[in-house]
Amino acid sequence: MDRKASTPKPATVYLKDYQPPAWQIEAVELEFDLDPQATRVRSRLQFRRAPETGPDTPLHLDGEALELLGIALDGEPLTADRYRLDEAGLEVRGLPETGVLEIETRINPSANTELSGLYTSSGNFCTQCEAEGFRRITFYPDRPDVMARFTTTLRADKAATPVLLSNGNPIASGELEDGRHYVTWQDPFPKPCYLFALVAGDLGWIQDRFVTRSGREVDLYIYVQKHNLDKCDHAMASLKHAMRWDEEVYGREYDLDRYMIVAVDDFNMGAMENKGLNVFNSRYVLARPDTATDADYQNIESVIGHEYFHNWSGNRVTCRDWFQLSLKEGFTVFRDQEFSSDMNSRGVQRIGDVNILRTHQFREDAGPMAHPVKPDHYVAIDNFYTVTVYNKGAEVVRMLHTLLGAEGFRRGCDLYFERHDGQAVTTDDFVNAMEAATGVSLQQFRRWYDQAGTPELEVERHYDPQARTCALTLRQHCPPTPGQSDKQPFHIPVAMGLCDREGRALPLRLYGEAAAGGESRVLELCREEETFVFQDIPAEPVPVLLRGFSAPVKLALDYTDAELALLSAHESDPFCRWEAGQTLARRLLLTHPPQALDADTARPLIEAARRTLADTALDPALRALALTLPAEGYLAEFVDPIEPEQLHAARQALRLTLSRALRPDLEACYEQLTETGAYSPDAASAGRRRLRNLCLNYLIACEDDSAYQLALRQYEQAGNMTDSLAALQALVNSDCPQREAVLEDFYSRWQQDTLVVDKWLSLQATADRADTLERVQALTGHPAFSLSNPNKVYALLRAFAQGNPVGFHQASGAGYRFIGEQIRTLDGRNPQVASRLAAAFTDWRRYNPTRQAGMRTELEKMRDAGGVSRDLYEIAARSLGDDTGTN
Ligand code: 0A1
Ligand code: ZN
Repeated sequence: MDRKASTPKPATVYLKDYQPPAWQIEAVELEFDLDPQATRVRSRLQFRRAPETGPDTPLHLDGEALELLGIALDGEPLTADRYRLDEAGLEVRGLPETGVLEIETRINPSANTELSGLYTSSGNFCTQCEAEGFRRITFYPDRPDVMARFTTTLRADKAATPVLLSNGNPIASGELEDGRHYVTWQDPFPKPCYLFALVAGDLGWIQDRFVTRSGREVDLYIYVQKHNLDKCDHAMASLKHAMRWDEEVYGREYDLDRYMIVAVDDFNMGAMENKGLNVFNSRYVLARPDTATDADYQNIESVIGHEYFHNWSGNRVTCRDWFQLSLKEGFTVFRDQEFSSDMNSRGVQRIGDVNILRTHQFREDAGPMAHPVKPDHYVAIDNFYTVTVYNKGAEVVRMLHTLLGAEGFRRGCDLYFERHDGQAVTTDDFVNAMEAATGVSLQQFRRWYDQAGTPELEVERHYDPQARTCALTLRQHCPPTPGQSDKQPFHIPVAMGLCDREGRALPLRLYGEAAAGGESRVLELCREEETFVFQDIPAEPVPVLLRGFSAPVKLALDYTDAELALLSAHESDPFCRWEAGQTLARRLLLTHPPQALDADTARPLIEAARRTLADTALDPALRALALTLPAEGYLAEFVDPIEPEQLHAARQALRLTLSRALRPDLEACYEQLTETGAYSPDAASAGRRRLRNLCLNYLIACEDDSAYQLALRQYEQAGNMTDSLAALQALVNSDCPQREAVLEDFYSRWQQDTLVVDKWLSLQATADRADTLERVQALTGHPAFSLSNPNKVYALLRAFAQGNPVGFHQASGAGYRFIGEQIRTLDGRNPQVASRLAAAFTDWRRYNPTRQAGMRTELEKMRDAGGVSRDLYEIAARSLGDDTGTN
């Protein structure tokens, strides 16, 4: 099918076309008369022509879905010949060098289903302006390198809308006629319009105070719907921890008199760092022990930290253009990961972060959507809020930290903030600051920003008993990615060590060095191949590479099973120790058919697991991680084509084998970890629950009554959502006769709590059952589901498409057709959410021909649909291999 003639191919934006803004906006005064269906927005833009701009250059103001009511220059209405209006915005001609443009528009927040711009959520007004939502509020140069001082007046009915919030500090408020009232807010810091926010409604709040280390008092507020007021304490505690941490680790203080967080139920992403007024998806704010799991508590701390850290890495210093997105996102993810490490367990955090990177980012980097950390073209920027920009971007910053050392890195950050405070800059400016502060050349390192793809790092070892040397030859290669066939070598930091056959670390002296420099060091691989020779090595050692996963690469080293077993028992670095065990399990899973994964074959793994279960000296969370089999999504990276049922069957078979062989050990561990005290989300308690619930998960694999009874008892007696949900999940994935009754019980208990209902939907969407697709289809008609609420779409449809490979990829193609149809319907309402869901199809070439055909058909239907959004078009077209890199 051809694209409808009426639908022009969406245009591509290129980094190489970047031009500095011709006009600057020095100050903006906004006035909102809030009404759900017809909000009037008056804006007064104080503009100034940039020095390099010619006098005839028009001023371009972006605008989308706006009704223009009036436009005036310096108090005089503009005649129609002075401006031109089209679907992209407004062009104003013949402007003086400086002046004031007044524009009045009308918008309809309640009809805004895209959740970009000003919209309503549960009857309250809120905004989302990143990346290009401000143009859906008023005509404006909607680009991050235009920075202005904002003053915002909000007017609304006082009874219906008592709370009126915007960025900065309140400077005036009062009563108006007809029961209306107003508040004026002023933000003293110039900012790009993507950081603008307003919130208005009937909200409750909790309040606290933070005193910065220089003695400034900051009022902290969290605003929520009133029935959620008892779920805000953890978010507030997390905020205070984040504020302190940024002072201690980066020397960065908060800069306004108040910091406000608002939780809304309808939000496309996780949260947004608007200056002084963060807007959050309620799932990253609300927690009470009976409604939120340990993972929720952990995520809240991390996202609260992330948005807070943006105040410096993103707001005070922002991005010049959207190709630089990783400047703020990669850096801020690195900062939030380190914050979480310091608040909880560093090893557990690192393993979790590497897992996300390898299961999602490596996959993205190997497929048709692969792009560099700094992309060089896009159709819809919203499609580039990716694991590559965020998580690989964080790895790039982490490598800088590794290469420069903590102190050098901190000096680089200080210089970056000092040089660029109040500016909109590039990733190159960031690296320049690192170089200038340390004197280290990062010329080659910059390739990490420009080259897509995951480098493969192959290691060859040679031990010479006569010379007592161990030579490690490191070779790098990066496969081609779309538009980049030839890659230049990367600058790769390889943290490593050597250990003896008892697992003891050996001192490391490189050839030519006078003395050993410790038992762990960072090798820098810059060329395609390099050999490092270690001396004074008494016997053939076991090399340990990529400690802490020091670079986002795929490592190939010919370990024997015995060496992996040694490392999994003795290695000091938690990541490498865990990795060794995972590699052992992966080898088993990928080299045996499911029926061969019996106790004999799995003996070494069983014995290692038995030791881990009993090793009470080891952090329970690390024990749980060690005992968790590699995820199917990760295993998929190692096979071609991907056969989802085979991977699933293998993993299930091995789980059952471990369960049978270790039953008494699992039961003992489960019992030993039983706790009765009050719930606390701290890392140690959460780690114990994690291990105990993992034991339950193994035990129920046996599908017998005693395991069912254990899960039922846990479900009934659980004093917190972590244990309750783990029991429910175990039951839902089993054949326990009470499974349906328990599911129903859970819903009837929690139907009023939208976030808990999301968990209920996800459990069913990911259930390991033959009829899951029918169940998911039926649930789309359940009162608990709504296509208008992103969380519901993610909880049900994305959980099925991305969290249930067997169900989604079922051979009949029914999973593809169902999700494809949902995506096309959704695209008419919320293109961002539709295109996120479409990511489930991007990898279609990795599957067998039948599946390829089914997925491809759906992608073609998406791409060729009349009126398809730019967002969905780009994902579908790129997935199909169309070149979106040329207009
Ligand atoms: N800057 C936010 C992420 C974000 C991006 C886009 C959004 O709407 C399209 C919303 C939030 C962050 O990194 O947290
Ligand atoms: Zn961010």
